[in-house]
Amino acid sequence: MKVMLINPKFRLPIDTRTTPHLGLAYLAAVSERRGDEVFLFDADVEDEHVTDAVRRYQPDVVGITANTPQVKQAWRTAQAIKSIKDVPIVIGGPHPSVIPLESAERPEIDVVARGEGEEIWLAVCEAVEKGLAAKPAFTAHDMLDPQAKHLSHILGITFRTNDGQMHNHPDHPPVADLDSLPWPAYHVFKMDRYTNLQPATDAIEGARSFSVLTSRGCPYRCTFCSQSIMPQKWRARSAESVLAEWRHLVEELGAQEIGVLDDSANIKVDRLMDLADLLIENKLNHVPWIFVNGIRANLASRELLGKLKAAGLKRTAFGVESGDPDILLSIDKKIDHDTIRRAFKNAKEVGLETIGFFIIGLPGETEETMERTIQFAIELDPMIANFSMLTPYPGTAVYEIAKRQGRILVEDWEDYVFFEGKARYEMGEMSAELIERKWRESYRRFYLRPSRVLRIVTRKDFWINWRRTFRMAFRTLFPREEKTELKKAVEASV
Ligand code: B12
Ligand code: SF4
Repeated sequence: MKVMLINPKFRLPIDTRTTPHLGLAYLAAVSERRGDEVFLFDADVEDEHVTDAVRRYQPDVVGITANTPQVKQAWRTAQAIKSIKDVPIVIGGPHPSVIPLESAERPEIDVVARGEGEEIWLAVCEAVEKGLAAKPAFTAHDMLDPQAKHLSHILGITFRTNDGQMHNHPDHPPVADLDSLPWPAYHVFKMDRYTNLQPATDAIEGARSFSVLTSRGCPYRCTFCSQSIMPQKWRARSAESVLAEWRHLVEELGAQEIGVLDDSANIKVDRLMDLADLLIENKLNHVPWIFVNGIRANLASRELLGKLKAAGLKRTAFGVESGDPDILLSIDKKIDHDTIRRAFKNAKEVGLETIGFFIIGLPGETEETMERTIQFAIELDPMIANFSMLTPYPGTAVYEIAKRQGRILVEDWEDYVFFEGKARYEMGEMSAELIERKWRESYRRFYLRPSRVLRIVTRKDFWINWRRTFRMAFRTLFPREEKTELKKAVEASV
């Protein structure tokens, strides 16, 4: 069967990285293992129009991914495809998982897949294949025939049959054994069109950068994090399974850097120690790797970080979020400032570069608490400080708080991005003006310190990358017009 997987176009207003979509890479891999032919269309890097691609490829089933700011473009893409062919279209990803009915009600969307997608995707593909076997011109309309019950046995989906009846099936259980999944299918991506993992910091010419997921889920429930849509249970791959994939990336795909994308990779410290030992023993520690999304600071001992450094870890992020003790307590991060201080100290002592994630505008903040966050960032002094304005994503606890006790200022899902210099909600005394002012101040005060400027300009990568770095800095501080132009360009692309 011919399957087409689509990442809808969504360029952030800043010059961020573009990397192959790991979720789609997993879906492509399970499809190929089933024997399907896969066409991956990543609108961020394609030259072709999606409709031309569909006319040429004639897929039997289409899967589209969507996070919140992407979802409208996903619908536009589905509409454009439906104007050519009534092929079954499945949408999945963080946004439709949280608000499935919104997408299921749209005529251009046939099935919404909620949560982890591999097993659900396979089940829908099998249903389509059965339909095609019985009727070669099988369409989405045939699939949604209420009498035929093509989808009635599939868990984790929401869809509307032709009689108008909405079906919201119970959740699909998460993948029980992550080692049983095939490795992400990178060969379906146009790998030479992507950036390296952190282009603002590292200059790697023609980078071959890959992402690895060594665990899924997170046992924590921070109030601002969309992780709450994933199964609470944290599950990990064995160190041996990760090693085998790592060897494949380095020896067969020529990886020059690897990004570990786990939400919380260090929940089981022994497993990471084992992985580090295996990477060292198997001489795979010469390729630098990064914990892109942060590891838990309360589980980042000097011993663990030292071992990981020896295994090739170059840089690690920590989610710090706030410099104010009460705000930190209120977001259920389950961590305190001394633990965070220790984690940064440990990382620096073993020679790791550090990234700190900070949030400006959490519920209950005042000018003083935001000030503490800026000061704490300066005290920790990570190599990269990333300040986000709190964006209340649907499904999160802060979304409910902002809706009940505050005023959400964004109506368009496309504006649910957090590097745009625009506050997304106001609450009590916390005005949009205050959030925006302190956010701009955070970047200025962190990066424009003389010691920091000196450190940046003495890095070799800065000079290789200086044009891009200046462009990013400019767009971070003066983003508005760019966004309008971008929005028009994105809409025009389907
Ligand atoms: C890496 C990452 C990025 C990278 C790369 C994104 C990419 N190309 O994949 C970068 C840095 C560019 C990025 C940017 C943003 N990100 Co981001 N990102 C992540 C992160 C940490 C990992 C993504 C990943 O690979 N997951 C692992 C794979 C296996 O999971 P998956 O992609 O979700 O796919 C699975 C299921 O969702 C499902 N599925 C997905 N698509 C489909 C489609 C079909 C047809 C089916 C059946 C199933 C299905 O099946 C997949 C396999 O199980 C996630 C957190 C997380 N844990 O997922 C946040 C996350 C996805 N990002 C998030 C956000 C908010 C953003 C930004 C909007 C932030 C911003 N700057 O404003 C931007 C948007 C950029 C864009 N272009 O869309 C939120 C999304 C929340 C939401 N409601 O949408 C998340 C969940 C973080 C969080 N915890 O809050 N991100
Ligand atoms: S912010 Fe990190 S620790 Fe908190 S729920 Fe999200 S992934 Fe887990």
